[in-house]
Amino acid sequence: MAVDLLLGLQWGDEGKGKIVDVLTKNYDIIARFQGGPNAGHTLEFDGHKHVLHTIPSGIFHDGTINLVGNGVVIDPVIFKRELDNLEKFNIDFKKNLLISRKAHLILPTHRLLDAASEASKGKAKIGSTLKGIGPTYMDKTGRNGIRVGDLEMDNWQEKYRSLADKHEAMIDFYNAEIQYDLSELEAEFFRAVEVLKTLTFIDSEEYLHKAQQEGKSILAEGAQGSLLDIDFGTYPFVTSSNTTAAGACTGLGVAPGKIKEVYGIFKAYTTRVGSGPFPTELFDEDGATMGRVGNEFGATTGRPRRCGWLDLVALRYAVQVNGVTQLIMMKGDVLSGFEKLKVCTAYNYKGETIQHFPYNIEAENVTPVYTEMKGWEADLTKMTEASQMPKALNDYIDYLEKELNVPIKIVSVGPDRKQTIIR
Ligand code: 2SA
Ligand code: MG
Repeated sequence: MAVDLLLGLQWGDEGKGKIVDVLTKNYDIIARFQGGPNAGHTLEFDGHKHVLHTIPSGIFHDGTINLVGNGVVIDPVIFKRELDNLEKFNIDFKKNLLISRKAHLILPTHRLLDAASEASKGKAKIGSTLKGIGPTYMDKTGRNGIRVGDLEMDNWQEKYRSLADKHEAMIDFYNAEIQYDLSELEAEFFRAVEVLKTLTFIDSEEYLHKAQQEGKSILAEGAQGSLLDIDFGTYPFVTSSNTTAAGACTGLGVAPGKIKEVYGIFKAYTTRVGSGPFPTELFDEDGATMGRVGNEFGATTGRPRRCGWLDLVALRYAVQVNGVTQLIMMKGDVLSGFEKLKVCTAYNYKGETIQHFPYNIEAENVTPVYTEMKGWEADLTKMTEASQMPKALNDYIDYLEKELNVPIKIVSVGPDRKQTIIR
């Protein structure tokens, strides 16, 4: 069986968690392949709202295996908190949750290093989630990291100590004003590690290989968005992993030829949290309305998200880099009531009109070229079928399909599992 892939096409928060939860019934295994607790995947059903950070979004379905792949970075402290929340809802994670031995661990000092690095950058800070993501991936590629599999060995605490000591010296080097009590953080970390050790660690690439041979269906769940990709995103204002399709191959050990459907998910407008360029960002009432109606606050940090019009230049680029085969449009309901909608179709780039996503999209180089579309009045949130959708929304969707050359198969009209229209 092939592996399908779901990933975000913008700057994250497209609604991946909700859609993975909706699609889970079609899959035996849901696997996260990159990122870590910087992610905030929000799911709503039966009147409850759940936010997952590291655990795949299929966890609420009995009988679905949820795998944390080798490309993910795990903070045992946050992981334990996620497990505690699941326990409250009687989710049997002991059976359904597997962790790759090759996944790297976020240490308390990684979090401190993240904070020190950000503080040292002043105005140029990345606006990271301060979860230690960057420093952990640095240790991974620097070949210093501690992996989940190390926890099964006797000497892992020695390894831990020497790495944490090195980190402390690095924190001093930054000379940043950050306050911390490492012994307290470490006590919490070691307690959480003991909880993590009660879960099943596996050689996940082997597991996935066998699963494919047995005809099991697998969905790889992305985190963050394509424009935050370490290679293809708006560097340096990106996260430290490959959020694009290729990341699923390295983050799970799945061969490129095994990937079949690539679901690309996007909001009907655009948001960004953290620093970095954002050509279609709005600073007016329209942007404020999107933020308010769309409840645009970071699911991990609570930070308000920046809002703007849909950017087709960026979206086309993401579709291309990922090889998207099906599109999913989220939050069309948030745009109800806008008389006119704008869509950015090209950039004015250093005096030239361009259609591709250039090396540098800083405001001094790029101004968006917009086309205007008619908005719709109707409240979409109660709609369950495509036939109920207003004409202006259908026109908007048809236009995007034509521009992107990929069908929009799902339209989400609210945060709940049920507010999902299949086309
Ligand atoms: P990091 O923490 O090193 O990965 O931050 C680097 C940049 O990546 C952005 N980033 C995100 N952007 C959107 N959503 C994310 N998850 C949370 C959410 C974010 C939150 O679901 O709302 O709660 O603030 C996410 N994770 C990382 C980050 O803002 C930096 O720009
Ligand atoms: Mg999110």
